[in-house]
Amino acid sequence: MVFFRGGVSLISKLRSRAVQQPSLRDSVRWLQVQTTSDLDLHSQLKELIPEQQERLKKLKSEHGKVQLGNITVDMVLGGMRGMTGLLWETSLLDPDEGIRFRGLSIPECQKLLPAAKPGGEPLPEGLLWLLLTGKAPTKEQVDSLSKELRSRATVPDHVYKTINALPVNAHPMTQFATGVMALQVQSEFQKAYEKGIHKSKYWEPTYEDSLSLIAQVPVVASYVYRRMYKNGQVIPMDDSLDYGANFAHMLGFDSPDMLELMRLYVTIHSDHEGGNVSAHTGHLVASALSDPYLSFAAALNGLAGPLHGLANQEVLLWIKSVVEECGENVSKENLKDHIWKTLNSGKVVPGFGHGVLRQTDPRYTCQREFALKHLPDDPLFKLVSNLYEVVPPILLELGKVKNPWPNVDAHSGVLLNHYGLTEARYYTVLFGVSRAIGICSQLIWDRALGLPLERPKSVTMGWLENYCKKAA
Ligand code: NMX
Ligand code: MLT
Repeated sequence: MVFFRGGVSLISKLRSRAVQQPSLRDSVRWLQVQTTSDLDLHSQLKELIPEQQERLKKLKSEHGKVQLGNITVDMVLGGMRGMTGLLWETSLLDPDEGIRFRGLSIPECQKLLPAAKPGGEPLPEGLLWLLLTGKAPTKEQVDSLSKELRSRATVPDHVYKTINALPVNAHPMTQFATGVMALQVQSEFQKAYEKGIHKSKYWEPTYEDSLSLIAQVPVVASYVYRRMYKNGQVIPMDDSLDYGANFAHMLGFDSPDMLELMRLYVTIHSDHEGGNVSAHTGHLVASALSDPYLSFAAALNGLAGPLHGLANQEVLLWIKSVVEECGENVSKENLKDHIWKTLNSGKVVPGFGHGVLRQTDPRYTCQREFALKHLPDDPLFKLVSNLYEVVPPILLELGKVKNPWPNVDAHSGVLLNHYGLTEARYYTVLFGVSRAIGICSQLIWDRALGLPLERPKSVTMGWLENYCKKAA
């Protein structure tokens, strides 16, 4: 077994080197054939891909003409809400139950995915394995993936220099997305494409890029944090830690509860089916055969919008403004006044509502459970609990809000704030690190399944008016 594991890591190292040295590629392929490894994610995927390609072919040839519903004018004018138009294998969102990652709900992931300690929060590497293979990994598989990610985590120096060219108070998402763009120069997909790689092999350099990108985003993200808020004093990665814990550690937070929070945080923010702005953007850009770095940087720019990922920043800033005015023990009546003030000034109540969900987001619920377990007496947690009671009836009173319940962003800030990560403007970067896992996992499958260029049809208002006249 020891020998076997050594072999796996040797193959893994050889594979990384082989990407740079074509002469090594054949020997690596031979080694992979000789050793079918349970611990190696790449080998697992290689086995899975042909059967999924066949599955897609069959689906197309047998059911390609089946109708999935009607497109209405409302849908065209209403941000394509309710229009089924994307294939996204890694997760599926039910309006009432919330997200399932490859069929597993969040509580099921908490039970089935390996944790750092018995009964602890799931390790994000486990979720990455699940999203890519559809199978919950063993602890050994997760440990092997942790190790592989650590081995890919070195960020080239020019990336730091590129970030340093920005003003230190530039928004953290701008610095983060810029860092991701700078990482792009190492893209294996781009190099392979320039050399004329056959389309059947696209997924391989996409896999290389995706794993390196996932490995490196916490390093870039924590650099941005330390640059902005800790006088540029960078904390190096700790080789004994898993992915989530290492991220917390590099940010400067080492308490065992914060490490657990970060594992949970990264796991639950990773993927939310394909239609959300960041995932959809990543998928769209990647459909032009842009490499994972280009695609993920585009996704981050969508995540940086206040109706999407930036809502986590907006929630904490909103809460802090209430506390500033009324103190931590603000009454429910005062909270109501603040909510109406926000609405009457033409703003949204951040952290509430959703494009698909019609119940409380299970990502909110699991964060609430975390708070009840670890920080039940935190005054801001109490305030968030009061908002859970007070906001939904007010939003319902407006008569137009389809979902008055809280989403993931309504809760995350107070947990981070409790453990000392108080800089709200930084919060969306954490969301971004996590989302690399979901977007890149699907991107590997996009290439493996040979999904086409995305190019929906658009029309003008005049076209719609004429069409409707004729239809009438
Ligand atoms: N506060 C005030 N108004 C709202 C809210 C809210 N929280 N949610 C929806 N509405 C309004 C919405 O602006 C729209 O008004 P109008 O017709 O005047 O333009 C109306 O209600 C109908 O919107 P919905 O169909 O319910 O929601 P939609 O699918 O268009 O938008 C969100 C979904 C998430 C953009 C919206 O609920 C919102 O702006 N929420 C607050 C921001 C937020 O928390 N975003 C984070 C979402 C999760 N994430 O991480 O990405
Ligand atoms: C997400 O996690 O992407 C958000 O909840 C937004 C969405 O699903 O539309």
